[in-house]
Amino acid sequence: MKKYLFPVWMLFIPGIAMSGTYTYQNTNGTLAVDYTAVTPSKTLQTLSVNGSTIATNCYEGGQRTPDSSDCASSPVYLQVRAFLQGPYNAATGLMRDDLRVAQRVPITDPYTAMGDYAGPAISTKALYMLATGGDAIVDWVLLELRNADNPAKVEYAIPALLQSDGDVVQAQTFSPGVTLDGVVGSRFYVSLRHRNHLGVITATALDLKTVSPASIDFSSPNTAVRGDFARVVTQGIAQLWAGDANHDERIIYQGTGSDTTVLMREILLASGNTSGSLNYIVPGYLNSDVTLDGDTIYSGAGSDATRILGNIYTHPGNTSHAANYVIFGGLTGLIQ
Ligand SMILES: [Ca+2]
Ligand SMILES: [Ca+2]
Ligand SMILES: [Ca+2]
Repeated sequence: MKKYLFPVWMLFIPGIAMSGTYTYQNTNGTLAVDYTAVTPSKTLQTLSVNGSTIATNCYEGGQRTPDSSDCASSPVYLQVRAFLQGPYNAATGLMRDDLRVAQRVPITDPYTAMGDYAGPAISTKALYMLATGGDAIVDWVLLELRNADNPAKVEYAIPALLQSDGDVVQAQTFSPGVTLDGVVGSRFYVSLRHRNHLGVITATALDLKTVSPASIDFSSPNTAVRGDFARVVTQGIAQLWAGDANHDERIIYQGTGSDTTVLMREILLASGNTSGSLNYIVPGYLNSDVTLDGDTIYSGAGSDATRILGNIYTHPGNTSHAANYVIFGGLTGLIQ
C-alpha cells in the first residue's frame, strides 16, 4: 500500500528518509511535510535525517493525532454480554443450547466461510462443548471493532463463542471475555453479529483501553445502541432480533429479500422431502433455523417462519401491523 515519492530536495540532502505515504512542499527553502495522502487508519510516521529520527508522530486520515501513543499496538480485552432472541428462554433467563446438545455447533467458526471474517478461521476445542448450565455453548458470534469515524469500516474482528448466560468467551481458550491482539488506537464502535439474528452496535465509539476489561452489556436496555428498536426487549432483557435467515441485516417476512424464502428453499430442496411438503422438518446447523433448536420448521409447532412473522407483527415500529414490514437493525447499511 505504501507509495514513496521522491521529492527533488532528496537529491540534495543525502541520507534523508521518511516512512509512509506523503507529499511535500518546499517553499523558500522551508521544508513542510503534508501528510494528507496518508491512509485513513492510524499509522506511525517517522522523519529521519542521516539515520537520525527527528520526528515520529501518529497520523490518521491525514491528521496528526493528539498523542503519538495513539498508534501503539496493544491488546483490547472486552467483556461482552448478549442474548439471542431465538434460543432465549425468559423463564430461565438463559438461552437454550439445543445445537450443542445435538453436537451441531461446528468446531470451526462459520463466519470465515460466510465471508464476514477475513480469517484465518478460528477453531475451538470439542472439550468446551461439554460445559453445561450458564457456560453451555449456544453458538458462534462475531465480535467487531469498527472505525470511530466510519462505523461501516471494520478495523478488527474475531469469532467468539456465546454461552447460555450471555457471556461472549474466547473460542480458543474458553476463558472469560475476548482479547483482540495488536489493536492500534483505542476508540472504536463495538458490534456483535450473529448468522441469523440482527447484529447490534454501540451508539457511539468507546474508549476500550483506558479501563480494561472494557465491559459492554448488550442484554441491558440501558446500553445505548445504534438504531431504533434495534433489539427486542422482553421483561427488561434486550435480545438480538431473530429471523435474519439470509444474513442481510434486515428481517423480511413477505416481499423482496424475504427471509422466509430461505426457509422454504431449505425445506423444499431437502433430499428426504420426496413429496415436496412444506411440513417437512430439516434438522441441522442451518441459517434457516432462526430459533436455534436444531430444526428448520415452516409450519406447525416450533415454526421458524412463525417466529419471523411474530417479530414483524409485534415490532414496535410496525404500527399498522403490516406483513411486509421490514425490521432494520443497528448494522443495516453498515455491512460492506
Ligand atoms: Ca457464563
Ligand atoms: Ca434478512
Ligand atoms: Ca428452529
